[in-house]
Amino acid sequence: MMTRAIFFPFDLFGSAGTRTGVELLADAFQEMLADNKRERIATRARAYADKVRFEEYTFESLADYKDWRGQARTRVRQVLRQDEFLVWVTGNHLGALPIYDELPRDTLVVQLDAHLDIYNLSDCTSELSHGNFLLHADKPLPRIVNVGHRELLLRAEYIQKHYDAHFSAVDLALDRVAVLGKLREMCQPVERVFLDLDCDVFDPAYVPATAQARPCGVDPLFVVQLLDAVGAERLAGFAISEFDPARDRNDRCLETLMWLMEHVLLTKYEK
Ligand SMILES: [Mn+2]
Repeated sequence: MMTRAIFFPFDLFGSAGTRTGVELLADAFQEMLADNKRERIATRARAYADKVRFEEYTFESLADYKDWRGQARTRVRQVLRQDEFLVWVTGNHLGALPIYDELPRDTLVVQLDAHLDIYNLSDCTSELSHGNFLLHADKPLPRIVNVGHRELLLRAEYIQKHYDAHFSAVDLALDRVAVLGKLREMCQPVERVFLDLDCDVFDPAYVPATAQARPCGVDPLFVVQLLDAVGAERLAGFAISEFDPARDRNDRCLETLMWLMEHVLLTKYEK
């Protein structure tokens, strides 16, 4: 199985500045691939080195934005049809909407996000934004389970209309093992799981580089536990969004995200 790593620096309608985050990650990712090629000693990276193809979009002009969703949908559809492993790095979380539009409906999306992107509160725009994009996705939605949200306003009966399940950071704090067990159970019968990582799921102590940071988040190694619960064989791809490098400290978040990306590739390809 080939991996298609696509860098899609979309950041309109929220979290401006995350475009630069995508560009930084794209540079770091290419550097990682180039380093792997240069290395003469057999390293673990050989497991995935020949399997990864890199692609980068640019948003330089108005025309590039005009049909951003349609363009992205077409590309995502092709990648899914060719049964490639999709890595999708985008600016704000709205840049992941084309994936929700295109994923086969029996896919289970495991969404790591401090927010539930179905906001309809009085001070929220009803126009498409990074805070409500699930309300605008092509219906029916794929199955979605949120993990790590810090929601204190939206009520359970509203959340349940859009999410198959949700496990908040509070649930994780009270019994992480039980939550991971439930996730393992949910993933077991499913053929395809997609991991959607919004960086603000992390506690700002670990990952301060997000525009919509909320306290009391998860630590980066939780992603490792989650991957183990999902199972590498059914992981069909993952997305990263909301990395705002202007708020980073000494590239700590950049390195955390790169470490996680490389860990996912190793998990997928190392036998
Ligand atoms: Mn978020």
